[in-house]
Amino acid sequence: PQTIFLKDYTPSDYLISKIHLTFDLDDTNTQVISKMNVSANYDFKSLKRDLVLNGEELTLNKIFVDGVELGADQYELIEDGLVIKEVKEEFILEIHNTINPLANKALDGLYKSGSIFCTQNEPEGFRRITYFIDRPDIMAVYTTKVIADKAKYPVLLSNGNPIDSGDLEGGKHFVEWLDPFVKPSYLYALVAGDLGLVQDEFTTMSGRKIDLRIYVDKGNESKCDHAMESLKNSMRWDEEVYGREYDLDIYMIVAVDAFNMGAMENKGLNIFNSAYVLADPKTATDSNFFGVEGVIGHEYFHNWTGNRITCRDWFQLTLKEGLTVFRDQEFSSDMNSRVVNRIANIKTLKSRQFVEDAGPTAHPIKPSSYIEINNFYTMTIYEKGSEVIRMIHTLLGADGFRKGTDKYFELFDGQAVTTEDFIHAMSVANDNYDFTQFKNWYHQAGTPMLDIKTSYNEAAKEYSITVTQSCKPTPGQDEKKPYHMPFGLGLVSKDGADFPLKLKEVFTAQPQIEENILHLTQESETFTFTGIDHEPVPSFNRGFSAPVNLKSDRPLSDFVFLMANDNDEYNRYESAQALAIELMSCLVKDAANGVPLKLDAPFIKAYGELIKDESLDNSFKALILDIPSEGILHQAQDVVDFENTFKVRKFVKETLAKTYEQELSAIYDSLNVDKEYSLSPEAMGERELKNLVLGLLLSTGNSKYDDLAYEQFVKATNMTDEFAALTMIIHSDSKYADEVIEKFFIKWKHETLVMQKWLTAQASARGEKTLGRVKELLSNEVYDKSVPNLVRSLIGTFTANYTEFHNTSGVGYEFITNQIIDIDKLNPQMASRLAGSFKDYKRLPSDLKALVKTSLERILAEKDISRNVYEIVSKTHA
Ligand code: DPP
Ligand code: ZN
Repeated sequence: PQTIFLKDYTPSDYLISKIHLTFDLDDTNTQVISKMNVSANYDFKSLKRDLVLNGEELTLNKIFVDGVELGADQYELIEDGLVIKEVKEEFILEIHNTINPLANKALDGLYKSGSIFCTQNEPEGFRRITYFIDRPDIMAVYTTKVIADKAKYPVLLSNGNPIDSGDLEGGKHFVEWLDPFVKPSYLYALVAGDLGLVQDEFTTMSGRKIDLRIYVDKGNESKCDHAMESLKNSMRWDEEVYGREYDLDIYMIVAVDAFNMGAMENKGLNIFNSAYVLADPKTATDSNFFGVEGVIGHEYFHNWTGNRITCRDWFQLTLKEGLTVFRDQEFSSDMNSRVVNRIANIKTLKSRQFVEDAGPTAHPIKPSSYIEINNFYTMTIYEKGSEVIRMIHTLLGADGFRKGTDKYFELFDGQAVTTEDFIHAMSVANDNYDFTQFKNWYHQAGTPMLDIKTSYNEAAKEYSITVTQSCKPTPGQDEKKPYHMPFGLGLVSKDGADFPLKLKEVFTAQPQIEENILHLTQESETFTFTGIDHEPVPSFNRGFSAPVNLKSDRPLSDFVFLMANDNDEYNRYESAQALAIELMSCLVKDAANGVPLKLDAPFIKAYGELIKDESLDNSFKALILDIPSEGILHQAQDVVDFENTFKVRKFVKETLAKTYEQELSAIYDSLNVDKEYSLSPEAMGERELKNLVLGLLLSTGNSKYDDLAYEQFVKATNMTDEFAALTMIIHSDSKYADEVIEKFFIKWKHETLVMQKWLTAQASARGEKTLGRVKELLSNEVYDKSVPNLVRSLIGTFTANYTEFHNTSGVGYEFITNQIIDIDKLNPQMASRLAGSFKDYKRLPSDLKALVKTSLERILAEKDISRNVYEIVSKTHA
């Protein structure tokens, strides 16, 4: 497969300014007629006269130029496309082709999800609908006429506004839609189905009424309240925070079950994975509710950051994704607890993006090459991309950032642009702020490491910190230049107050410190603060102002102090984590060396203080009491030790739970009271803490907690409590396990989203019988390998079940390898995500490494393996 490079970008020779599409929908034989206005993009004399169009999985029927049908010598079908020979400077091109939506299991282009026709065109799906110059810098006005059987498909949708409709012969009908805004092909959408509708309206800041519509499978209408509320909140928030108003008269969201990603921001017609639309207390957990709000916001915010201003080419993906994730994270922070939301976002970043940055597919947020662009919808482009935008926000301040986005919309509305253009707007709106060095964040992969040394000069009352930054080599990048990063700092006095930060000397033209944010720019630099009358405890990288790893010469007792006293709440959490990671990493080594495990007494004590601290918010308490995950612990290991990491985590939980059994039990009882269900942050916090505490109590091994968990399972009136109990009962291998698996299945087998949870709970259970169970579930009536959510729940979950997937017998690897090869034949995007689970290859112990090597080679030896899987597996194997 061919590699595509950013440096090879050139604008298209030809443009398409207008396109009219007609679809006559049929399961296996959909007729598409596309009529396009094509014109030369440059001086026609200088151009090649062949027009090259992309096209995949299409059957070509006829071509007309300016109304005249082309003969066989006037065009040529090539691999993945069509060439129209000897074109004119300006002409109307009409193409007739057919497609087979039912056979489309890649879920890319036009396909069927159950009985619904729907599309997914980002990044390159449109070429599977018709021949087109399928790249985001070709922006056109789209009109669509959808024709279908009226009884089966009463609802026919596309982008924009309906302009015509009517009945046709043979029981068919049509609706015609016009989207007046120019857009790239990846934002094109079409839906047809017999759908239920939930409707509401929103009045914009200029007084326009917007018709809001959520389309779902009939019977699911009652599960749309939260999505609708979230949509209205998003619209209001974007007006208030960014001054951006919605532009069309109608905003539609359609929920489908078979979808590769979370959702898609098609202009005026978002198509969503049903997991991010449908939610009611009985079937969705609190975290599902958060997910709905966040993704509804995300897709809505794309209307300005992505749709009105789009990407010039796919190397710019973070231009829209990093910025839009930043916007949705801020929206969620404003709707809920800011610190809790921030901690959740950083947890995701550290447990998933940092791993990507350290693995075989590490890439900068702006990559310079790819084989398959679908492989670049990554944690790095999205989540690290958002952290990079957040740093710009920190550097410029909220007002400066807003001036920058205003400038961005002013300069680039209606255009397809680059990350450079975004930085340019930010800079000119802020006195030409110098982002030269900051741009290294866009081009360098890897997570920077800050190594910090501190010293206190009592006589001079001066405190110094020396920060040395480095970044390990990543594939294709051996040398890294220093980054410009904002570094939140607090010097905490013994009474818990922060010392005012006064720098002794300032060396650089740009300020080195603003509002307790240091500007780091050098490979190594020392900052000296004056007026510090006793040795402080430093609090580093407050608020996680830069997405980096840290190490310092500070004693562990500092973490204990900061857990209790830091004025930055995020760093209270972070200190607890850092301390636990440090101690648990030592225990993993002890376990490997056969040294009996013993947990540090000051840590046990500090943990107890947190349990007893009644001033803490419940959600925050649940987060801070949750000891680091195995995945986080693995990151600190040169050679990953799955068994001992699991053992240590179990030991630590058990030790803490046994020590504080009474206190924990009291917390559980105080929170486990009959109360009217509510989605308020307080109520969610209560459920979160209650379930965390129940998990700790179960780890004591005392069977009375098995009964307690069972009781919670039986009595639960909401999915948060029911699913938490189900999972804990299965994972603790309690005597109730088989019974709850059966009961839950019987109760919920008709709700696919709930069955996905059921699969997840089972595939994540430890113990060798899990793999057998997972294999059995492959043929369960609720499982369907053509539905990505189900694959993710069962197979994807198993790849994160470290001890079973990485079982030394190799059976876990063999199973996943077979699954990758099998699913690749249907859905390459799904298969390539599964292939990413071998990311730890280079850091595995040698016996496991040899097994993975065999697996990778087996996949590479497959005939007809997709580009998607090839790219991931070959980079992992390299
Ligand atoms: N552009 C989509 C999103 O991030 C991905 N399919 O929302
Ligand atoms: Zn997005």
